[in-house]
Amino acid sequence: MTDVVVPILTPFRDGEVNKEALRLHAENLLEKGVDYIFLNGTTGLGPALYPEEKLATLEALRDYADRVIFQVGELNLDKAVELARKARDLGVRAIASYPVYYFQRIPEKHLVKYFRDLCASASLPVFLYNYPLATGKDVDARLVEEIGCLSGVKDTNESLSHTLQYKLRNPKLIVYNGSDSLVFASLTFLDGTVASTGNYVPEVLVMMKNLVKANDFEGAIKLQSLLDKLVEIARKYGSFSANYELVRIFQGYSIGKPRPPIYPLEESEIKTLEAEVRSIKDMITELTS
Ligand code: ELE
Repeated sequence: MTDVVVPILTPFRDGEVNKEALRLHAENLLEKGVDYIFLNGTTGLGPALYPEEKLATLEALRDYADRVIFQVGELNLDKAVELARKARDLGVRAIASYPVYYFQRIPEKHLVKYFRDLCASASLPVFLYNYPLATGKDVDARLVEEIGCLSGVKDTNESLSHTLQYKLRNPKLIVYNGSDSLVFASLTFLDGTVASTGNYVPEVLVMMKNLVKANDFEGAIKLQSLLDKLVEIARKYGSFSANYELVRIFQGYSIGKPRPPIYPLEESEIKTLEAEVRSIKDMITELTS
């Protein structure tokens, strides 16, 4: 069994986390067959949320806690531990954390210690969130082995072989890749995908999972090329901002705007974005009806 995991967008209203909109968005994704929600990931602007706001996202999804992987990464270990304990009390499936970013010259053994301390803080599965492009740190398969206590890895990496290394070293680890361009590969060779496109086209990801399961690789690869086109368009506008509009365009409800320094799209950009994705939207409607 492979998992479709969505790094969920964090809705804001007047600059504050909109818990109601988050809950409704998550409910829609789960109803459409998404397996797990990854809270406070990059797409959810996790690094830009205060610890109390991270907790608010978890509270919004407390009824679905067993379907949540809760990202608790902080530059203050005590805060990360506090979040981990709350997550345990609410019964999440797992917590996750990116490594200590910003402090580029910290010794490797301290990177290792951070994760061991997190594992020890709350008896629940801990995932590494590895995103070297964003954090400047690559906690690779060798380091994961040294850490020793991790249950899984989400590797946001365009190199599939980098992600596969975790699995090769320790087949018991649950290993996901977080690149939208590797959804097909992740559903075929790994334990699943964590794909930001799942926020606006969850149906496509669930369909890909089912096609791979049925050995219809050709069908799944065709859908991958649709995702590639969508990501290419979104990137032109800045994916973090465009994602909010794409949820409205494809799913038909608003989750508000991002929060600066992730600035919302301008009205004129929204219009051209809509026009650019129109034919893909029609194609998806046809596929799913
Ligand atoms: C990825 C980004 C990667 C998803 C998260 C994720 O948001 O936590 O453009 O595919 O490299 O970090 O969506 O973006 P691409 O795991």
